[in-house]
Amino acid sequence: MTHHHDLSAQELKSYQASGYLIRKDVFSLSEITQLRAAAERAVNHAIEMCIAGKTYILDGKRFVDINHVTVQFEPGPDNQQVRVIEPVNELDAELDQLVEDPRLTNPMRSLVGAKDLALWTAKLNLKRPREGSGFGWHQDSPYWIHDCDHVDQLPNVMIAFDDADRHNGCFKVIKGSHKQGCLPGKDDGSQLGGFYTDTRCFDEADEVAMEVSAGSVIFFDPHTVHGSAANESTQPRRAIIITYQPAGFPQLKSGQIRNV
Ligand SMILES: O=C(O)CCC(=O)C(=O)O
Repeated sequence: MTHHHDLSAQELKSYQASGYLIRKDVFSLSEITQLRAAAERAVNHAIEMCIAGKTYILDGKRFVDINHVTVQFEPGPDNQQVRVIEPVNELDAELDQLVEDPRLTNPMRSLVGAKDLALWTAKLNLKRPREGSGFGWHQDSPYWIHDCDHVDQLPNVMIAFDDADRHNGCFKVIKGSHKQGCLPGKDDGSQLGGFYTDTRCFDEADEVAMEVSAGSVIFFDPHTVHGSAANESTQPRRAIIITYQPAGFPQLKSGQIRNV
C-alpha cells in the first residue's frame, strides 16, 4: 500500500545513487515559524539544564552532559553560544511531535527498509550569524557503529529552519560517497580527529552544496560524507537532523525505545 508523501521509484533510485535526496518546501513558512520558536525554547531549556550538568572540553569545545542529553557550545572554553543539542526532541514537545510527521516518516520507511520505525537520535544544529562554526567532512556511521548492529539502516533527515546558502554555511555532501561504507578517519593527533573522514578517501570535486529554502528537507545516508562551512553571514542557519531506525531498537543516547 502506498501512502501520501511516500518516495517515488525515481526518488528512491536517486537517493540510492547519490546518497541524498532533497525535497523542497515540505513545511510551510507558518510551520517553520513555529519550529524556529520551538528550537529557541529548546536552547533556553538546554542552557538552564547545563547548571546541573557535567562539563568537559574536547578539541577546545565545551560540552555539557545532563544525563543523556549533550549540549555542545561554540569553540572557546567560556563561549556561551549553543552549537548542538542532542537528543533535542526531549527538550520540547513540538520538536518531539515533529518526529512523528508523515512527511518525514513515510519516506523514511523506504529508506530504513522497514514497515515500522523507531527514533535513533535527533540533533539541533544552531549555526548562529557570524558565530556558527563549520563541520569538517565526516560520516555519521563511524560514530554509531559501536552502539548499533544495523548502522546501514540509520538514515537521516535534515529539516531546514532557515534559508541556507554558501554564506550561512549550508549543508554539503560528497555525492556517491555512501557507497564506500565506513571510511577511515584522520590521524591528526586531535581528540576528535578520528571521526573526520580521511580526505584522501574521496574527491572534494564531488561536493554538492545544498542551497535550500526554509522548510525544505534533505534525506541522507548514514555513510554519506558530509559537512558544512562556518556561518559568515548575518543570517542564522538552524536545522534539526532526525535519524530513524527499524522499530523496537533503543535510541542512541538514552537507550530507551521510542517507536514511531
Ligand atoms: O549542520 C550541519 O551543517 C552539519 C551537521 C552534521 O554534520 C552533523 O550533525 O553530523
